[in-house]
Amino acid sequence: MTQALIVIDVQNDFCLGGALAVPGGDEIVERINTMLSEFPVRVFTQDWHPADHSSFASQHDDKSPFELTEMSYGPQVLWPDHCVQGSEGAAFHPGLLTDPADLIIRKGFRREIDSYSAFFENDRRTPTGLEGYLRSRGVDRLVLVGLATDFCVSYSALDAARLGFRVGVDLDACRAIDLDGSLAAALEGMVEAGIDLTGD
Ligand code: VGL
Ligand code: ZN
Repeated sequence: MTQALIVIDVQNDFCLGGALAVPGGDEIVERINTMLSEFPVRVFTQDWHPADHSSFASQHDDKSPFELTEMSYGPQVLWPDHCVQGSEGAAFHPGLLTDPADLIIRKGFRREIDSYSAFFENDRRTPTGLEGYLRSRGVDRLVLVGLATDFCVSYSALDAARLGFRVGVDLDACRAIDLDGSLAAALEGMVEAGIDLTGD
C-alpha cells in the first residue's frame, strides 16, 4: 500500500486575517508539518482564482458573499474575493512546510467554473489531473487534511472515494467554514461514502 498525504488549501486567505478566514485555520499548520514526514507521497493544493472569478459575489449584481446562485453546473455559494492568483492571500500559510511537496496542484483557475475538489471542477467531470498523477505513483490510499472540511476537503475526499481510492480524513488537521449546517452534511456524506474519519 502506498499512501499519499493531500494538503488542501492551507493558504493565507483561509487563515486568521484572510479574506475568507476559516475559524481556527492556523491551528492545523503544526500538525500537518509533523504528518508530512510520515508519507512517501505529498501533494499540496492551492485555490487559484482569476480576479474576476465567477464564484466571487463581487462579480454578480445584487449578490452578497455567502448567498447562493445558480450556475450551469448547479447551485454555487458566492464567496468574498479570495485566493486571487499571485496575491499574498493565495500564498501558503508562512508556517507551513512546503519544501516536502512532491506536487502542487492549482484549481479554480477557470473564470466560469469553481473547483472545490482537488480532482474535478464543480461540474464533477472536468479533471485536474491529480488522479493520473497519484495512479502513476502507485498510490492507493489517501489521507486528506486542510481547509475547509466542509468544502474543498470533503469534495476532494468524496471524489477520491468515487475514483476507488481508500480515503481517510484527519479531522484534527482540518477546520470548517460551517455555513448553514454544511459541516454536519459533509461529515455525514463522507461517512456514507466509506471514508475513514479520525480525530476531533
Ligand atoms: C474553499 C470556498 C471557496 C475551500 C475554496 O478551500 O474550502 N472554500 N473556495
Ligand atoms: Zn475558492
